[in-house]
Amino acid sequence: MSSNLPPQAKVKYQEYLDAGSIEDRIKKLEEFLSLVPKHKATEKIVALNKSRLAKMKRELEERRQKQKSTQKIVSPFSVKKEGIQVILISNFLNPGVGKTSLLNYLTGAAEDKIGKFTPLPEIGIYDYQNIRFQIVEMPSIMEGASDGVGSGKEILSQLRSSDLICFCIDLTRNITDQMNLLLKELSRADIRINLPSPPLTIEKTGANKIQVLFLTKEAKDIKRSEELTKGIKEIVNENGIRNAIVKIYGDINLDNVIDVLTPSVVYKKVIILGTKGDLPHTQKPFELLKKKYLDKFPLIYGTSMKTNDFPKDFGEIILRFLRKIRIFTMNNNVIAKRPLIMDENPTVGDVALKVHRSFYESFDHAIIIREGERQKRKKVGLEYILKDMDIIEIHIT
Ligand SMILES: Nc1nc2c(ncn2[C@@H]2O[C@H](COP(=O)(O)OP(=O)(O)O)[C@@H](O)[C@H]2O)c(=O)[nH]1
Ligand SMILES: [Mg+2]
Repeated sequence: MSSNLPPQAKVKYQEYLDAGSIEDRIKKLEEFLSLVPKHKATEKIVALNKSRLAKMKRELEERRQKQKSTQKIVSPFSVKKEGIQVILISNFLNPGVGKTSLLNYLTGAAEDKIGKFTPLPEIGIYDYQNIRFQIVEMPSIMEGASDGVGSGKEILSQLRSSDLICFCIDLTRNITDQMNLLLKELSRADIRINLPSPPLTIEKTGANKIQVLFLTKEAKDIKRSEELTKGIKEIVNENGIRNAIVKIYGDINLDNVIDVLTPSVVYKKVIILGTKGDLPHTQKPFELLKKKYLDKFPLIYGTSMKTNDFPKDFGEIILRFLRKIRIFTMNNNVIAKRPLIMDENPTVGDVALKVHRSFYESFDHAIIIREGERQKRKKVGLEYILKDMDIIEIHIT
């Protein structure tokens, strides 16, 4: 161990070495890493131990997957997805921050549960212009949730599989404390917030070496790329992978490589909803919330359930934030009421597949109706790219 480290870090490292179970080893190593000051002299130690951490997490995840496939117990905290799943989450505070009130406002569900403790998920459907959003209020989390405190693991696990997370922040209380706790517990559960997945892939190959390729102009522009290549090889190697090809498509760093090697890492979009905006002295905290977090959270809203203050076009806001679009299918000149929700820029082929395999396999052509175009009706093939609100009629052979 290097002499650059503070004594508490060294103690923690010894605890890591002495720890028995893999869960304990992960915990101690995470704690160790949080105690290491981050600068040039510690860069190597940090990278090495982060990749150790990634490896242990991978082992743990594999073990869990195996257990899951043999046990098949459904947790009472897990919520089957229906439509676009939006989760309301907050710190554990008494009285609550206003999640059930928001759920009730959007969906009409759980009115009798406002002001009461929410021990299990509460669910409602928010129908916005015939799009179904499943709004889920999860029980609030407390310090140590990522270690399992207060069923934290089950709660965080549901967050990991959702489409969108809303941090509900009570504007009458200390906002920094609330944000810090949520950020800490989500980060420890390997949930990355409002970040794209890193532009790199790691594929195992037959050749007995690790190859690193910088494939785009942006990737080639990365400074100190020789050093980076060396670091990547060390990390990949440390993860027990001896033969691989690492393809880099954009600006990346070593932490990104570790994230890609950690199967538990997920990338989630998060919106902040400030609550109880009608109460006195909530304007300043709301301004502070925006000032402090706007760079990481592009969408921060102040709301009040007493004065019905809430974004009217919330459904639209969510679609745009998640980069989803609406496609309406048409059959015998009748346009479907509910749109299909697709990722941005889908091809006609993607839509055909989503409707039914047979539409894709027997595809002949499609008619697209697009408002505001000079040629409103167009005959197109499988590769044609669709836009939000397009109407499509698929013809099969
Ligand atoms: N003044 C005011 N009170 C609210 C608002 N939203 C919720 N509350 C109150 O805050 C308390 C907790 O609300 P609840 O929705 O149960 O919070 P939860 O525990 O996060 O689900 C209740 O007494 C609500 O009436 C709001 O916008 N303004
Ligand atoms: Mg509640």
